[in-house]
Amino acid sequence: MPFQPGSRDRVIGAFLGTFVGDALGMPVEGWTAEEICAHYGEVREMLPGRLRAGTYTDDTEMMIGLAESLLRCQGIDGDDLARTFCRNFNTRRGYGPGTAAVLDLISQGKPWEEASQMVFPGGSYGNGAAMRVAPVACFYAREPAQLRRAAIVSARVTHAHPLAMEGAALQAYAISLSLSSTGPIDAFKFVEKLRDFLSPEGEEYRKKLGCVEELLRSTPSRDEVIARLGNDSRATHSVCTAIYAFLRHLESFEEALVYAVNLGGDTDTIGAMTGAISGAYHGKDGIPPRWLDKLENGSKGRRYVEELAAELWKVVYLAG
Ligand code: RVK
Ligand code: MG
Ligand code: MG
Repeated sequence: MPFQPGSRDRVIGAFLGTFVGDALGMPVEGWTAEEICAHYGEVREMLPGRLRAGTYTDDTEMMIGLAESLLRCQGIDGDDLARTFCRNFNTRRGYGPGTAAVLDLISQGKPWEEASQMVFPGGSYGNGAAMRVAPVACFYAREPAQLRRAAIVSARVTHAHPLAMEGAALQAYAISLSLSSTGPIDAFKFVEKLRDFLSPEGEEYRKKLGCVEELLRSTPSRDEVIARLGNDSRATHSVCTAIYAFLRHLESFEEALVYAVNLGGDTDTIGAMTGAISGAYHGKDGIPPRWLDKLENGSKGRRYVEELAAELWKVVYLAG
């Protein structure tokens, strides 16, 4: 693998990785691992579900919005991001109930600062902010101090709970480490860096990263991984699951994604987050072409996502 940090291929890999993971997990979102196993044996191909095979859901739609807004504003801007999320909002894609409610409120004129506090007490701690964060990670990969701040602003527009914001920052940092690696990643050093990145409020994530290390030292059953890391739509119960899927299968984008999706639960989102980290490491060239060929490619489809990634790469890496 050519380890060129921040290469165009790897930025595109982070974007398309999100898309591929989202689409691969889409047909079995909400299923248990046992249900997936009984019905499919294993999910390894793009299958039809609620939507056609290769269709993305809210995860990728919001990632697209984030990339559009970053490019338009040349940085993170909460007001523009809120408007962009509302403009792109397509309920057919399937949004988390909290996020759908926040976007409705914003569309009715509520400032996002208030709307994002109104849906749950203290705001949402769902994984909706982490699942879409790849563009922030790529945009700020060369400015780690800015990365945390930008990830948190990008989260706060819909997810005001500190655990959602910390989860988004952690996921962004994992993607940026992966994107910036200049050689093969050492899983334990990777976890160490993630731990150092956490804020004092990130205690739940610190515990989960300890579990990731323990699980990496053994050959745990799927049930043990789910029991210790989680596979649901809370950020605390999915971000570290994606990090683990990536690190368990460092050698292959395909194996990391197949592992992530077959854990069941929030499959599209754990797939999307694993895909972002692994795609930033392996690049577009590491993504199976048979999966890329299946992705929807109409308006704002595969070609558009690739263009957004290439444009963002140009801004960040060619600007000097
Ligand atoms: C449909 C209590 C809370 C909470 C709080 C729980 C899409 C709720 C994507 C909520 C992802 C869920 C997913 C998700 C992304 C959050 N108190 N419960 N303070 N905060 N929850 O609704 O964008 O699939 O059960 O904000 O984060 O594919 O329904 O949405 O799987 O977490 O939705 O949080 O979800 P939301 P989101
Ligand atoms: Mg989704
Ligand atoms: Mg999901």
